[in-house]
Amino acid sequence: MISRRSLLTAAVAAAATGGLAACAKDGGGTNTGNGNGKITLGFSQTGSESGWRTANTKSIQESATAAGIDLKFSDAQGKEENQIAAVRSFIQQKVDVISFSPLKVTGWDTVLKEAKAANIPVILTDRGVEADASLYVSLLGSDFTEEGKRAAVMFKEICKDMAAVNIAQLEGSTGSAPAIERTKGFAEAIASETKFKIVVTQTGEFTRSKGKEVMEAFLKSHPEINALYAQNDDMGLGAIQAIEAAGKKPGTDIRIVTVDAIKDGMTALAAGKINGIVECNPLLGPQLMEMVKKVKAGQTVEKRIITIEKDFYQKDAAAALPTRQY
Ligand code: GYE
Repeated sequence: MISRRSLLTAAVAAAATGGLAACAKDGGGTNTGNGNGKITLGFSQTGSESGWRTANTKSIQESATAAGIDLKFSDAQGKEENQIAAVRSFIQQKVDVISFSPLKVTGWDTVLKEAKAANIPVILTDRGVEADASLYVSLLGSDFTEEGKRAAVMFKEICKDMAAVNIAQLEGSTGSAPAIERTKGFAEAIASETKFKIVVTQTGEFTRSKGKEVMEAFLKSHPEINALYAQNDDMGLGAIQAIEAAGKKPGTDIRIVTVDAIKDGMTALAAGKINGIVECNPLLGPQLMEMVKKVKAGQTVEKRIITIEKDFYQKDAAAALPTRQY
């Protein structure tokens, strides 16, 4: 139980990319920051689209306080332009370290170059970007391609009794790393069994309301759907409402796998409405603060740190629920 909650340092990526880890000159501390001697961290959050995000925000805020780090927290409210503006404002304020969870993979080159020119190290948390890797110090978060593959493995397990599995897919926010990679990993991994077919796929924007709305439409246009892959719990929980409203039984008539394993998702799993959940850990705060301190002190950090997670089937849910932290 303890080990699955812990985080693993993946040294592989750093070694493979030829030592791209932060070095002293990146975190040398030329910035004066707040004048109170504390390290200043500028953090730009995506918004508050999901239970995962709420837990992630809380983890970052609480661990900054615990670590004595002065946190400048900015909520981008789902808009990439807000996020870019926040990063730019952190540069102007001369914070010591910048961190953010990018809404989309694209659009980051210019502002990352500005941060580099200002000698402010950037740590990506949760999600990656498509930009020159020398523009950021590290990426701390889950392996989303692997999560997509794990979802496929769960489907193979929970659909053993079915001859044809007609899957509806609710994708995360368009252009975000988890949506792109969870889609890719899943498609690759189900391809080995021809009985699995994705009959319809669309974004549900990682929210409960959109998940419900899109599932309503899916059920009307594709009555043959008998499985749902929702790329987060919230969309899955919204979809369950739509499934029940359509007179079908979630977990039975429609087999469901989701990602995250927030408490509400685990409760639905325990109730038999979800069949499997791929855990994605949002509690990145403590490790982020540790990295911020190291980077500020000019120490080396790994280029890629991958969160360790587990999978939950219905039989695991009741035992796991009481100690669920988010
Ligand atoms: O799965 C979803 C959230 O980036 C891992 O974003 C995160 C995803 C998470 O809104 O619920």
